[in-house]
Amino acid sequence: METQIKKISIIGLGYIGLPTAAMFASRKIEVVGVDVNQTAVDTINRGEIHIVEPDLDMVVHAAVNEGYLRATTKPEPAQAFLIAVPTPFKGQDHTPDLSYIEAAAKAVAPVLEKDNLVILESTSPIGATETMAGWLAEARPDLSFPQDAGEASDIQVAHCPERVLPGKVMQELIANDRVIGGMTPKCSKRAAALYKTFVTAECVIASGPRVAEMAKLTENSFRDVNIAFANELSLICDQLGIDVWELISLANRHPRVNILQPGPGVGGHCIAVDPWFIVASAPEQARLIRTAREVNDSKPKWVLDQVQAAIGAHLMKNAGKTAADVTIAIYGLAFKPDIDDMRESPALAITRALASSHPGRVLAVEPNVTETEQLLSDGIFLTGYDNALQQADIHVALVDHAPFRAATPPTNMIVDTRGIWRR
Ligand code: SAJ
Repeated sequence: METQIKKISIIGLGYIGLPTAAMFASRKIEVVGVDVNQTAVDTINRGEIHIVEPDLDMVVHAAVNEGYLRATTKPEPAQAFLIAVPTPFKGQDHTPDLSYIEAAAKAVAPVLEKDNLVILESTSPIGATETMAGWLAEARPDLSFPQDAGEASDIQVAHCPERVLPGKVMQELIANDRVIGGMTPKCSKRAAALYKTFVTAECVIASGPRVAEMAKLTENSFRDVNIAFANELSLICDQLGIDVWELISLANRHPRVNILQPGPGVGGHCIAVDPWFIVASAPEQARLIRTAREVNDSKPKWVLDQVQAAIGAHLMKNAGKTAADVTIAIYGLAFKPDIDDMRESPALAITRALASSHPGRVLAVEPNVTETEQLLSDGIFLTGYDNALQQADIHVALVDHAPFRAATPPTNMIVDTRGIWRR
């Protein structure tokens, strides 16, 4: 009979760790969140949050107030440890950077006790769970681990990748199926039972952690390849004078066709990163996955070229003016619609590139962002939609935020990467 888990420690209180911590705490399980960021820890302990995610604030507030959730910078003993730290890539060759997982494993190892369950939630390259188990075993030779002791191990280890969509995390945590890749059947069984605390969908047990790692990477690569297809179509359609959004909506009328939407590039910290982990594991075979990354990564440059062409066309029509007289308005800086997250945002990268190269004014409309200092120092002036509409000579739509779709479209020169003004 396995001990019921009554205390969980979540390592990494970011976009995945904090909502997960709050979810367990809302089910009246004691949760200790651990993060190296003292400001984040202090904020959470006040019942507040340091990230933007709908509905997260009230769940954290209630969990802290009722005493089920607290944060600290140093791991302490618990029955289960969930590691939800970043897994970026390094340098030009995009090799996975496991240093955050290594640091988390080494921080947790000293407080591990017999019968503990350690779950890696971070999206990880193939083999990372076994590598993490190796780091734990190295630090704790007094305990046995699944790689050596199998089902009889003192510590259970599993990979249970997060697969929630930023902006819908609180719903998707509960409603999405969960892939459980334990290092042994016992590891999987314990991990599945733990997630069943709040997951109403299925906890699907994989044959091991490697296939679970690959499943998560495959989900994001599937989306990246589909977006690359849409982005490539947008270049082809531009060449042929065809409206790409009309084209996609027509093709999607076929019962077995479902093309995603083109845009200014792929942003965020998942889809633009994870496919590279597959490429790193099988560089010779992952040709399509690599090409999709390259297509999506090249889209911002194409958008910049379109803006340059629009400036040229504007100057042709307005004799005597120079580029310094041309005001450009950007609509949207976030990495996708209706969120405030600008991390790895192609829209922000394009805007910064314009602000540093264009001699005229660069205005930006971003209804979800209030932090203006950094933008200002980059030469980007935040303004309202109507003001941008009036002031600018060239209008560049980069993010299809809901308010933009509802607003009056500009009448002068347009570069619309999202098809929001096409009606
Ligand atoms: N994008 C397009 N066209 C589209 C859809 C998206 O250009 O038709 C762009 C977005 O604008 C954005 C980027 O792709 O720049 C990524 O946005 P997203 O909404 O596709 O995905 P993320 O990064 O917010 O979340 C993804 C999700 N994965 C899948 O849908 C397969 C989420 O479920 C994962 O949990 C998350 O990655 C993650 O953490 O890995």
